[in-house]
Amino acid sequence: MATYFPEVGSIVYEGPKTKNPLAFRHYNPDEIVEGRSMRDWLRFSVCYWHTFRGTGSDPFGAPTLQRPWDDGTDSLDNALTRVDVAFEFMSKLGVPFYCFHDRDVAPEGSSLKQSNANLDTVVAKLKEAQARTGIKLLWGTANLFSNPRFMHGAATSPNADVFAYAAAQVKKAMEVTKELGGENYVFWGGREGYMCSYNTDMKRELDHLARFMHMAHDYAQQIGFRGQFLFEPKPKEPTKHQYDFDAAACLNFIRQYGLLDVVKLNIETNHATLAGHSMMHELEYASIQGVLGSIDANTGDMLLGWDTDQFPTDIYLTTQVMLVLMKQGGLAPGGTNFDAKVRRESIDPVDLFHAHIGGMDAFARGLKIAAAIRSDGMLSDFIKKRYSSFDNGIGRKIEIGTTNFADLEAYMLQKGEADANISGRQELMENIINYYL
Ligand code: XUL
Ligand code: CO
Repeated sequence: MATYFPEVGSIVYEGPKTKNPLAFRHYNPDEIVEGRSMRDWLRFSVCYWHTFRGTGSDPFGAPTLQRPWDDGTDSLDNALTRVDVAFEFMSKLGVPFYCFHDRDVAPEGSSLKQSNANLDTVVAKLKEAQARTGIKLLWGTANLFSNPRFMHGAATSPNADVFAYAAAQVKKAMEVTKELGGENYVFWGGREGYMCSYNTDMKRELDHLARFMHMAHDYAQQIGFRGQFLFEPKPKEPTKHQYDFDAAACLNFIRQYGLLDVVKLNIETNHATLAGHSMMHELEYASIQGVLGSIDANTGDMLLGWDTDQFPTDIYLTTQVMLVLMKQGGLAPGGTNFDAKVRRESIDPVDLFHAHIGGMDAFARGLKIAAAIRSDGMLSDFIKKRYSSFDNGIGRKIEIGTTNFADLEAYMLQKGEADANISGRQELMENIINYYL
C-alpha cells in the first residue's frame, strides 16, 4: 500500500526530555492516572473535516495546504484515497477514535439517492479500515449547513421540503454511524438560528427543531442505534443568533421539549469563548446537570473574534478541562475530539502531526496536573470550608428545606448581623494552580 506520510513513523512516548519533535513527551497511553489509563481518560479523536478536507483557503485567499494525495476534486475516487490517508495518519498517531460529517467522507451526488450511494461506497471502505486498524468511530454527523438548500436553516428552515431533506440526511447518517459502531451522534445546529427578527417566527422554528429531535430519537430506537445524541452549543457563526447559544440555552431547550433523557452536550472551547464564557464554565455548567457528554478540543485566539479552531497548547486550559472531566469520572462514551485545523501557513503534511502531537501532549499534561491538584486536595478543601456555614445550623436548614422567610427573619432579628465574611483568597487559589504547572 502507498504511504502518504513517508517521513513519519509511529509516534511513540519518549518522555519529557526527548528532542524528537515527532514523539510524545507526556501522552503515554498505558500510563495509569487515578486508576485509569491515559488512553481511557482522554479518548482522543481526529476530525475528518479539518484534518483531511481542510485546504487552507479563507475568505480572502485560495487553498495553500500541500496535500499530494488529493487531486482537488470531489470525486468518489479521491474520497476513497482519503480513507487510506486518514487511516495511515491516525494509525501512526495512535489515536483510538475519529469523527466525520457525511459530506466530509463522501461527495454529495446530483440527487439524494446518488449521495446515499456514494456514502455507502466510502462507508464500506471505512468499515474495512476500522477493522484493520482497530480505530473506532467516536461520532458521526450530517452536514446540514454547506449546501445552499440549507441557507435558511435545516430543521428550522421555513421551507418544509428542506426540513424533510435534512431528516432524510440525518436518517442516513445515523444508519451509517450505527453500521460503523459509532458511540455518539452529534447535532451541531450551524444554521439553526436566524439573521433577522423581522422575517423569523422563532416559536415555530424552535417547535420544528424539537419535532426533528423527537423523530431522530424515534428512528434511533427503531433501528437499535444506541449511540449518545449530543448537541454542540455555539452562539454565532454562521448565523447571528444560534438557538444552541451555550450550554444553558441548550439545556433550556432540551428540558422544555422533553429531551432530557435523549440529548447530552458536546462542548467546544472556541464556541464557549465566542459565547463569552470560559471552557471551564461551560463544562462545569453541563457537568453539574448531568449532560456533559463529549468535548471538541481546540482554542480560539484572544485577538480574533471568530472561530479560529486552533490546536490547544495552553496547559492552563487543558488543566481546567481535566479538572472538570475527572470530577465527573471521565467522558465515555464521549471523547476528546480535535475539532481544530492547522494554520493556512502550516502547509506540509507533517504539520498535521505536529499539531495533533502538541494537542495530545497538552491534554496529557493537563490530566497529570489535574490529578496532582486533586490528590493534594488544597483547592477542594478550601471550597469545602468556604461553604461550611451550610453544613449545620441555619445553613443546613436552608439546604434541606426546613426553614422559611419568617424563620430566617426571626433568626436574623435575634442575631442582629450576619457573621463576618472570610476572604475568597482568589490570588492564593491562582498561585496554587501554578504550584503544579
Ligand atoms: C463548527 C463545528 C462543527 C461541529 C460538527 O464550528 O464545530 O464542525 O463540530 O458539525
Ligand atoms: Co465542533
